Amino acid sequence: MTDTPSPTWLPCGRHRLDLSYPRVMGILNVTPDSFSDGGRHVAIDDALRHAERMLAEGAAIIDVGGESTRPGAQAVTTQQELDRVAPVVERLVCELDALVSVDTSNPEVMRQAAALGAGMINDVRALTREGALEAALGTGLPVCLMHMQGEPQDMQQAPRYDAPIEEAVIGFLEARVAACEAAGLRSERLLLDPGFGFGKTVEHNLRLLKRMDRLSRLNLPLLVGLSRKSLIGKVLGRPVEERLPGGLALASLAVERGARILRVHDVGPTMDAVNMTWAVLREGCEND
Ligand code: 9MG
Repeated sequence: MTDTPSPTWLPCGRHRLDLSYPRVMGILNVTPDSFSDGGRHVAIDDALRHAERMLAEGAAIIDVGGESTRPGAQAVTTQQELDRVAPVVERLVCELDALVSVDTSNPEVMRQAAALGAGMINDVRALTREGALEAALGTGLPVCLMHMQGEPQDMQQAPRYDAPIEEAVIGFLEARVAACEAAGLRSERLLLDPGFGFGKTVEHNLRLLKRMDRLSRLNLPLLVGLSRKSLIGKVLGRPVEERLPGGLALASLAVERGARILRVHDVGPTMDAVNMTWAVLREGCEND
């Protein structure tokens, strides 16, 4: 008899990730405004120290991104993205032995990050860019497919859906899983993300979170990103630096509705919220 569920392993390159309980993914943005402007090496050192802190606080994955996907953000070139992401991925893997996820939609960035030892691909465009599906397939890594309506430049202008938001998201994700499988990318390698804040109003986001358990019919692990999002700012009237309590409430609700990876800025407090929520959910399940 055991009081924990048996491990469910997701192979992630040199690592494997147990998804039988909720895990935390720490966000490491390496866009020019994210770290010290004391020069390139100083900025990379700062990013490494930040990642080290998130790992010490309990992050299972570090998500490295060199393209801002905030509403209104401008596109980056492949070279800009590679210059930002590659040195950080390389050092995270070599110096910290971290499980690194690369937040990109760019096929060349996927390939190079995988060659440097990244263990997961996080694509907010769900492998819809030309060549992305083939590139992801070639890496052998697991991929998170996220729902987004529109592009970061315009996605928040007037989001609207013809179906209830949760059905629209499920339909899109189902179609992307089918496209991946048709190309040879097996569903065992896929994770799904409803894409909170990506082409969605506050009402869409609230409704989607309330009904997120319906995504369990897709039978794949769910990843969610709610940390510091404008949804919290709009509901509570809080600036970005005061959104942690609201974010922890949402993280807890997401875990209760089936999320297995939480993508967050504040790893330590999220670990406590997630572990506390999980302890309640597991109560009485010792024979599972
Ligand atoms: C890169 N990025 C920003 N927000 C995100 C979210 O909610 N999910 C995923 N998978 N990636 C995100």
